[in-house]
Parts: sequence; structure tokens; C-alpha cells
Amino acid sequence: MFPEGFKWGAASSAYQIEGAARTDGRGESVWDAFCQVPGKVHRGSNGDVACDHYHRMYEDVQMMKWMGLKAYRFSTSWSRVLPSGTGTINEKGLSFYDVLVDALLEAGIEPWLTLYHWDMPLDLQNRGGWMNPESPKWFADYAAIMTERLSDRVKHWITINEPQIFIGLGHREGTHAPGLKLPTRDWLLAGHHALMAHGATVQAIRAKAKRPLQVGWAPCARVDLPASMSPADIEAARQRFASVTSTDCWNNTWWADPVMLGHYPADGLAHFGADVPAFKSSDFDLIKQPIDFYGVNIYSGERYAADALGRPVHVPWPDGHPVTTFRWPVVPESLYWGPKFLHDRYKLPIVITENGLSNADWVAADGTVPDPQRIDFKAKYLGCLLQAARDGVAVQGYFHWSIFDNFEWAEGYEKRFGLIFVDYRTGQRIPKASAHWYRDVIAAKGKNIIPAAQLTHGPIGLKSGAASTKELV
Ligand code: IFM
Repeated sequence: MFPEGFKWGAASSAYQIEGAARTDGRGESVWDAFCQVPGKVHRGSNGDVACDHYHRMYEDVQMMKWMGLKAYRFSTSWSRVLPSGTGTINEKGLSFYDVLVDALLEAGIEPWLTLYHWDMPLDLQNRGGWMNPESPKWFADYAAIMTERLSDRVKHWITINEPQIFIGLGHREGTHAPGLKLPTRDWLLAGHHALMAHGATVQAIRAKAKRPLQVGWAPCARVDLPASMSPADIEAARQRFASVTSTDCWNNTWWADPVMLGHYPADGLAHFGADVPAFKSSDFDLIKQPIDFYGVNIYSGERYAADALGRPVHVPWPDGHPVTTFRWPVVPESLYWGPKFLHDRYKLPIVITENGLSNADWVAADGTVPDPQRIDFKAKYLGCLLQAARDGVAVQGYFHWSIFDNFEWAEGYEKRFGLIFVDYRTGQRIPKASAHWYRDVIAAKGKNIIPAAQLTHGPIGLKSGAASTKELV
């Protein structure tokens, strides 16, 4: 059984669905500018219209209500509220979120608000963006405004979404906005400021809260999982999960250890060596703020076995292993091991703030959108999450990514992640078969989800017939 009060949700982000990019005084963000750079986004697409959620908000909330969602995770657009990032509030922009929150509550859906899902106001980027030491304060000031206005009704707050991506792709690889390819020292500094912004924002939210709130964050996880249930493989995978293994951003602990433990991990410091900027110890007092839940975005994973010395060795998925249209391996076990390793290490309740897949969905001749792969994907992933809960991981919620097909960043509109199909020519929404399926799951409070250990074609390791993976360890 999923725990009582489990949040059955779905998620989105402002730039990916809202559209209305030049409406009601919204300022420009880094993504507006990035989309104009030739060759950066598939087919030169942008978020000018996206799902036009800004104008279809009531209709969209009604669809969420039909689905029975208990919670909806959305992000607020910083530049819609503060067109220049600081200074004068754009009341029309702010009231959009006011009205959205009221509509959600009216529909019986809990709003889960994310403050930063990658859309830095362009004016702030022109002042250095995350490279500017003032950036934590800019962000905390914006968070204070949102909290003052909405905390009487919004109880769940998420600071930053996937720092690995907006720093990694945005500041290191240059494939996401703001399109920078900074040297290591500089992107480490930008990342450090983003972590300080997280801490400063937790403080700001708590200071302005009109009632007790729940605050968390939403990094993505690199899920390294064991190739078998042998204790040696499990420990090797756990070791790898908690390691900084190269001088890029793709790891868990460089980001999470400062937030949860108050310091960068020793192996990361060793990897980055002389490139690590001279951080002040007081920075870590700011970064490490008590938070209430560990939100995490999990999509896939890689498996590892122990060598003779117990060190993790990559065991690649074989040819023919299921993949999504993004070519991400389908790995349901990632929703077992990811939450488990995080819970074991950081001792906080886990919320899956994103999980889902891009799939080749289209409207069938009868007008429906059949997406059996998404249903199977979700049944298996949720089965693994349920297994984790059975094995003692405190799991509080699950948000499908995404509620709608939407603007998938550098991929434009080519990838479809939604439970609800969007016809981008007309704006028409059609719930996919998976939306109907998820509706049934939510109505049954997940009682129709089969725990992974009992799945006949179960995920590897979590074997058929076993009541608990503990028995197999
Ligand atoms: O669409 C993104 C989302 O914005 C952040 N997490 C991953 C999703 C799929 O790529």
C-alpha cells in the first residue's frame, strides 16, 4: 500500500506550458533569448505560445480535476512577476498565480509551487545571472514576494529544479539557456551561487510564511543501481551513487551534500582540484537549511556490479533494452534504488517530483490517443516505488512529468511527455489512455499497483514472488 495521504500528482513548468510570452507585462527570460539563437532549439521553436496555458488555465485545471489529481506541481515565472528580475512587481503576472492557486484549491488539488525551473530573467542574466554573487539575494527577494502573496494557500514549496541541468547544460555545455560554455571554475561558482540561492530562499520562505509550510528542492538523480541483488553489487552501486566520478555536473553529491550535510564531498573537491573557487565557510551555513522533503526527478538509471575489490563496474544495458523516444533506457528499478539510496543517505522523506517518458504518441482514427508504453512504464516504475515504500523508504508523493505535452527545451515540441496530448496547431487537449489509467490508479489510491517483487515480468533483481527485496539481500 502507498502511505496514507500519498500525493498523486503531475507536474509542469512555466516556460514549457504557459505561452503568453509578451502578455500582461511579462519580462524576457534567458529562454526567450536562447530560442532566438539559430540552431539552438529543434526547428527554431520557442515558448511564445507553448500550450497557451496562460489563457486556458481554467480548462486545464478542470482536466486535472477530471483526472483526480491530488496535487499539481507548477513553476512560477520569475520574469512574469518581476519583469526585470528585481524591483517593480508586475501585478498582472503575480495575480495569474493567485488565480491559478485558487482554481486548483477550488478543484480539490494541492498546489506545489516551484520557484525556479530554469527561466532566469534576461535583465539579471545581463548582470551576470548565476555568476553574480548577488544572485542568491535576487532569488530570495523574489521568493519572499511569492511567499507573502501565496503562502496563505500554498503549503508546499520547491526552491530550484535540477541544478545539474541548468548549470550543466546551461553554463557548461551551452546547449540550454543561457548557452554558456564556462570554464570549470566559473560554472562551479555559478552552481555554488544557485545552492546559496536555495538556502537563502528556504530562509526567506520560512520568514514570510503565513502558516507552517513544507519546503524542499528538486534536483535530478543519477541513479546507479546494482546489477544483481548480491550485497556486494548493492554496496558497489550505493558507492557509485554517492560519488563524484568526473569533472562534469552529472552526479548527486556535489549538489546534495552541501544542501543536506553542509559541505562539498571530498571526492568532488579532489576531482575539481585547483578549479574549486575559494568558498567561504559561512556559505555552507546558508546553503544547509533544514528542509522538509527531498524532491527528486528520476527517469532512468545505469547498473553496476562489484569487481573483486568491491568497486563499481558499469554493466551496460544490452542491445534491445527498452528505450524512450529520447533514447533514455527504461529502468523501473531506478524508482526503487534512487529513493532508497537518497533516503538512506539523507534521512528525509522522498517525493518523486518528476518521472515519465517521451513517447511516440498520436491521435488514432477513433480520436483517442493510445499510449500503452506509458501505461506499462508507469505501472512498473510505480511498482518499484511501492516496493521501496514497503522496504521502509518514506515516500510521500509522485508527480508524473508531465501533465501536458509541452515545450521540451532544446528538443522543441518534438518529444511528447504528457498524460494529455496537445495539438499545437489548435491547442486542443486530449487525455491519452495513460491519463485514463492514472485516473483509475489515483481513484484506487494505488491499490491496483503491483509491487515490483510480485511482477511476473518484474524489474531485474526485485524478483517475482518475493514479498520484499530484503529477503533477497
Ligand atoms: O522537461 C524536462 C523538465 O523541464 C525537467 N526535467 C526533465 C524533463 C524531461 O526532459
